[in-house]
Amino acid sequence: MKIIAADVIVTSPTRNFVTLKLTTEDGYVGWGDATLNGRELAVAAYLREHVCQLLIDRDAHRIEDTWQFLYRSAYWRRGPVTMASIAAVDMALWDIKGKVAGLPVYQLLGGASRNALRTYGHASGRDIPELFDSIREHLDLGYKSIRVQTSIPGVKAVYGVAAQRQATGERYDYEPAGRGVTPKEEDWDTRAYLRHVPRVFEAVRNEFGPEIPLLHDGHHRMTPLEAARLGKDLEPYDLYWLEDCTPAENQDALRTVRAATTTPLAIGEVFNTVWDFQTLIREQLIDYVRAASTHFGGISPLKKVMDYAAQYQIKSGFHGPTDISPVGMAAQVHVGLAIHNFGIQEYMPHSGATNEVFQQQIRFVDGYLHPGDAPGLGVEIDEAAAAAYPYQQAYLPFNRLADGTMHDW
Ligand code: KDG
Ligand code: MG
Repeated sequence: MKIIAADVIVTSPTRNFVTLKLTTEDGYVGWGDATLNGRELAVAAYLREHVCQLLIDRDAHRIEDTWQFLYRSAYWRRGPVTMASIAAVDMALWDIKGKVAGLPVYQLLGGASRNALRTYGHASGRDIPELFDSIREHLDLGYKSIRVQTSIPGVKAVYGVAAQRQATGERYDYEPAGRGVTPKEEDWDTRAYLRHVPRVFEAVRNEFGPEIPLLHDGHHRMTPLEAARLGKDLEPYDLYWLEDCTPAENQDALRTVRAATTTPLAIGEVFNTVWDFQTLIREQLIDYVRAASTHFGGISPLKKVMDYAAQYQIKSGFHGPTDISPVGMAAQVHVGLAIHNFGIQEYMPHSGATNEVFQQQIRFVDGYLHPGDAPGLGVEIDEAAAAAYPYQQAYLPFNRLADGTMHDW
């Protein structure tokens, strides 16, 4: 079954998305997500200039061989641009295979291992009362597990606090990338953060009790010792996970953190291959794999890394912010439904404009997600609607310390 067309669609309904469309000779269409927040056009160019023409006349059924061809024939391996491009091809081919078979992708991956996926939502506040309101709102929406982020006294803006509205009026945590031609500068103070966060979790436990699974994202900003201290300080509050406590390129750092604390660790949203997880899984330095189908080369490698992690009782916690498009989200929800070692899925609904462009089957009911039973991934793009939202330059913010030094954001 030959591929006869490969097209890249860049659209910006609220935020930018890059989508690959593959068409086969018998009229099947498959969709893949290649969105890389703040660097979207690099991936669009990689696909348009170097990949699309290689796909013409290939057999759409050969998913694994096409993945290996794109990975190995480039010679230059890994990296978010390459791997988001390969991810889009992989997802689109799984979408086509499902449509040809008349089955949702999770059935092709072994069938459902559970009824639906437990999710967590993002609660946040500039202060404790605002945070409590946000937690209540999320519980009312059905979420059973809650990520907790707050402003830090003395720090003007921090990742993950929704009430710090952007210039566009969008919720900040739903889309941290700000539209405009330059990235926005924010500030950071680790000592203030380490003092404040345990007090926040103490207040949340006092108000909401011991049952709710609570999560927190450190967003790569601590040294190993600082992360070890935070993990220890948070132990009384029984976190479901502490995420990205250190920049995970330095994997030895996780040994220091692991030795100091029993707070579970989740890492890997910026990873893009199974090799990035090799040491962390083999040495059992993490508890949750935070990869996203979109930045990790697609469905095929995500399934492989989870099968490897299963030997060590390490579970999934796939990255699911709104910069993963509905296609990328569907792809990992199909994987999460099929694998035995699913943990939890990050979830925040996409905007109305995004849902107008991406017509999705995904169902969020009482805190649980299901990809639906349409053949393939269950997402179709309305190309006319997409064309009405042209690309707009946007950048993620960055951090500087009080003395002007660049710091991880
Ligand atoms: O584009 C950057 C976001 O994907 C990231 O900041 C979101 O850390 C994030 C999370 O855990 O959702
Ligand atoms: Mg994160």
